[in-house]
Amino acid sequence: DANKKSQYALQTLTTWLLDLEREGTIDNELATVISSIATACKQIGSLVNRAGISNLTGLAGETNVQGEDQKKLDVISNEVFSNCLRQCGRTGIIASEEEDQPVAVEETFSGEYVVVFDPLDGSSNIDAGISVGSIFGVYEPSPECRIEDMDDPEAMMQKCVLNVCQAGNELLCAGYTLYSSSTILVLTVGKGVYGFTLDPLIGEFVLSHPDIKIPEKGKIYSFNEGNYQSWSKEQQAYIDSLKDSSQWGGKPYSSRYIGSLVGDFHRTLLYGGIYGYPGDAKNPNGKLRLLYECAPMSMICEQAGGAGSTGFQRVLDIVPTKVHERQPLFVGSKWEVEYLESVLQNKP
Ligand code: AHM
Ligand code: MG
Repeated sequence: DANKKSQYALQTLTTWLLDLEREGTIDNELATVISSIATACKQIGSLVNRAGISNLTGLAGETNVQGEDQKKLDVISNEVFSNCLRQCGRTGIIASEEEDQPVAVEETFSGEYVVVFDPLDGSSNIDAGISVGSIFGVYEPSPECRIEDMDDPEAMMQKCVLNVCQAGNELLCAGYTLYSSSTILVLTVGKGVYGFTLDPLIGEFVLSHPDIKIPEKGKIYSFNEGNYQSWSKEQQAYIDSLKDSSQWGGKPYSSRYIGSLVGDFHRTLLYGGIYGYPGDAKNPNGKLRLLYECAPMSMICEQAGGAGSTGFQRVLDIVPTKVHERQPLFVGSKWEVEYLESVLQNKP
């Protein structure tokens, strides 16, 4: 019976996107953009897996045996991501951590979605074989930045910046891919959070984490505590409190920190607790970038029932004033993020 569900039936990213299209949650053009991002992530994942081996033929920045300049993996990943988005023909403007300015895409013929991304976050971990990831967000199409209207490049650039600098609450889609023991793509289009694991044998992302919900409260905090001395006294008090076992029934919070946002965030999403990158005396806005780090992660976290905050404001409400703007980020279980806000704002 052809209509009977077979034991070999798989929900892949492709069939999942088709279902969303059928029910009218996304249109065909957005599905195409998301598929092209997934293709980029497969390609980047394979480069990351082989990083140690390709290095044997020449270190990054040096020439390899073919006499070609070897580029660093983050630069290559940016090319891979940009190429996939250009080729899909549905992207109008892209903004990447690796580019100073947003770029209008020449090949677009419809769709014109605005895509922001960090192609390879945490790349300082690569040489030690530690997890890294890609982060992305997709905004409403904008017809304002057509390359054929480019008689005035400077005005065009300003228009592109304006189109990219949107609040996170305008995101249509946000996601990340973790390159680790397996390659996992986690995605939201505003109707919950879904995780897909790459099956390397069939080359497909297979639905492995349907409708992810973050625990209401967790037992883990994830901060770079090396910066403790330059934190505000409220920030210090918060971490001191998590370590004070007497407040938590005799067992303190556990500390886990990879130094790779996608890995630290993914663990926080699945196990609960809080990930934080606070501002400090030297960098009042911390380190992470609003557009392609803080906002997509906050949307995913909220969609999973958690929260994303700067400590004083919901991350998704902030309209960036520049493309590479930084903001403090605290994401995770509702309980820990709200507790942090109360401590930072002196509202016990
Ligand atoms: P990058 O975009 O230059 O890779 O930096 C971002 C990374 C994040 O993955 C991570 O959360 C953070 O930097 C770690 O910073 P630190 O080493 O200061 O703890
Ligand atoms: Mg980054």
